[in-house]
Amino acid sequence: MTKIQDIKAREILDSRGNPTVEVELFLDNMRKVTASVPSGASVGNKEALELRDNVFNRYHGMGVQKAVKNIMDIIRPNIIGMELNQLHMDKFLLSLDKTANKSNLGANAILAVSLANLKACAISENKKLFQYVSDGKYTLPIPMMNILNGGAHANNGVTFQEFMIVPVMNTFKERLRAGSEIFHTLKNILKANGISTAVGDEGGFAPKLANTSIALDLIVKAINESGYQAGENVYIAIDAAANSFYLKDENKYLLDNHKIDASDLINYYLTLINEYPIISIEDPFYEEDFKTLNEFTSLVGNKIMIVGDDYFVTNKNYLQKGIRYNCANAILLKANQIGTITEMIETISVARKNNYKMIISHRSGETEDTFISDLAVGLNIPYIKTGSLCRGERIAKYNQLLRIEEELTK
Ligand code: 2PG
Ligand code: MG
Repeated sequence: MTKIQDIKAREILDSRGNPTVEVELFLDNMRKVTASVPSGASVGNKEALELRDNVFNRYHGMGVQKAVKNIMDIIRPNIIGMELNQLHMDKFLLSLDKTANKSNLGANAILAVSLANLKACAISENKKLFQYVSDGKYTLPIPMMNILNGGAHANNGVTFQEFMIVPVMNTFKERLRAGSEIFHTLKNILKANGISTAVGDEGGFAPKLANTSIALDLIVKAINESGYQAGENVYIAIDAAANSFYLKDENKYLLDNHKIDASDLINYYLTLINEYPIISIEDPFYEEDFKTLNEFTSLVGNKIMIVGDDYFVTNKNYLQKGIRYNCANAILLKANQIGTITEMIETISVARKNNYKMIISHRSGETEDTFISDLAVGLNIPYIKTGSLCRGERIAKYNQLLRIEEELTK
């Protein structure tokens, strides 16, 4: 049985240039693994707590020295000598933290250790991560590629946070090629129209556009001009991230500079679904508005995916509530929303039992860690959302999927 020999935690930077946590786990078989945690910008209210130092003259308060210290001073002395076992490690981390939202040690501290432990389990059995988490079946996920950014990920006046293309060719390699070609065609279209080609946090273009339809028209044009067929082999997915344009005091939504109520927003979505090849809408309404979420799911749940991100936060209890209220038919999976790998896997099994579709996801602040690619394949998650076709931290995940596909088909 392999044992943990030591652990070292440190503060590194994420793709936005903000601090995040990285750990190295040293094993008694002379091997070592590294894991780092991502960080969100449009954060659901019920997510596990990401511990920040809030010392304002250092990294604008965003430092994670407390989380690093929690790993080194509290977790480390307790895990040196521990035999590798994921369930045991995660249970132990939860018992050490003792809070429902990981506010004691910080979900960033906990996930870094949990994920490193998972990688250590894999390497100790001489397996790749995707092989270690698999029951023998593998799925190369369909990518949802965010090529146009708005909302909290850009400051361009576009209301919805993410406009994604979803290429559904047979192999991952072909899906990636389509994504890249469409991304570059879109760049040329924007340039030709004198529109900015600057990109947002996830690498998608972030042009100033007057309304949502213009964004969708540009994307359809880019798909078709690249030689693909919108609605046949490439579809569109949206992350509305409605929390960010919900006006709580007035119970209204501020969409494309118009204040509208929930029923208008339902009708607007229905129009978009009719006019564009949209197969998925994430967080279409405010995270607590279960009544409207239920109404919307009853209306279009048999046609498209309605994805809960901010209202499920990868937590099996909120997912179970959502299932009872029929307020979605798909869930977004982000490890740092919940804090341990075991809890994420429990949420996956609840989703699977209830025939929910699943999308494993990056965060808008990412690192070069590619664990979501391996988990997608090994845990048979049908979709992956990991950003645009530029920016190293996004491309790292796609490249890892290429490598895995190659290995599985040789
Ligand atoms: C989302 C994510 C990832 P963030 O809302 O789905 O795209 O964004 O990490 O900012 O929560
Ligand atoms: Mg989201």
